Amino acid sequence: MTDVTVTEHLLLHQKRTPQATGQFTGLLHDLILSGKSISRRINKAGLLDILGGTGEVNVQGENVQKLDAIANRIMKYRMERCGALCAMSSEEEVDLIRVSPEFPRGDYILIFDPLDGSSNIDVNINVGTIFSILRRPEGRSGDVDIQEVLQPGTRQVGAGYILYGPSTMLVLSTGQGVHGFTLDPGVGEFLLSHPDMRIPRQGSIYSVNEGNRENWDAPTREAVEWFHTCKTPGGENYSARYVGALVADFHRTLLSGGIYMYPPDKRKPEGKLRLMCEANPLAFLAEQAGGLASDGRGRILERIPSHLHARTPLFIGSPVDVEAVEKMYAGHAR
Ligand code: AFP
Repeated sequence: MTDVTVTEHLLLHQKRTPQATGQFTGLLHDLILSGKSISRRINKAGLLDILGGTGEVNVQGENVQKLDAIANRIMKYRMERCGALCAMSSEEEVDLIRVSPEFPRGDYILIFDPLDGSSNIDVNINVGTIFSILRRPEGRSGDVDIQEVLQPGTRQVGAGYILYGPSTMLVLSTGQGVHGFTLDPGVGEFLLSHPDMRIPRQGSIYSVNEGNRENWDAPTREAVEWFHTCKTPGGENYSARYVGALVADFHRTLLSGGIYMYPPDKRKPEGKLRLMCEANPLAFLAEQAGGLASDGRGRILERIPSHLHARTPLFIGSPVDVEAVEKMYAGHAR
């Protein structure tokens, strides 16, 4: 762990041009502040009456947990006031959230999942906030049109997540590598703990919900069979790991290598994960760290979202492992 704070790191590494307005740095500052507030609530989850569901069902058809609703509120409140955004989209809300004219508006669009893995909260397992940052297309002003938001992941200018685990970590990329920061609760600052994170070329872990096996398509069955039988570079068998919180499964994959898969299946032909608020930001991080992210047939970052809550299959992690899955798909016609 170094003494470099995330703000110091950003100021040192942000490209400084005469046109720079400081909006982007301000946006990240407020995002980090939101993450700290959510982290504080989560740490107290077992002590306050904030566990369990609200009784509502969200746009994704999933039960809303109280902490989902709290995290969503914190993000919306803080980010609407940050002065850098013109619009936001939350996994928890059907419609685009346009920044109200009573607040200063900026050029950026924030897409977020306020609390990924929230079905794990009641059992005190890692959850996280995932975010993707897009820039409004040049020359646009006034109210944001939905088409301005439906950009492919290649257009992201930043992405990351805040993982609420044994310690709270921010993992961030602004297109110049991936850097990890750990929250020092004593000083209330994220300190640089994982500079320039790189995914190993091949891992030794595959991660998939094998309970869905009977509904998988043929390439996924073949791929998982391959992971059951192939060897790691050290001659060992692959191990299985599955938390069931994408952000936690991805974090392990980023650090240790291997592959995380959420394939299409008979009940969910487009997979379960959301392209804009889950797959795209993690794909951006994976590629920035030397890994790959695919829907089986192509790069996640090149998919054009058809709507805010579009879903996608996801195979993400070490290049050798993701390429192995793509080979299985290449052997099957669409
Ligand atoms: P929630 O945020 O609603 O808990 O969704 C979690 C998630 O989208 C993703 O984080 C997990 O990897 C995935 O669902 C787990 O889904 P299964 O239970 O279908 O394996």
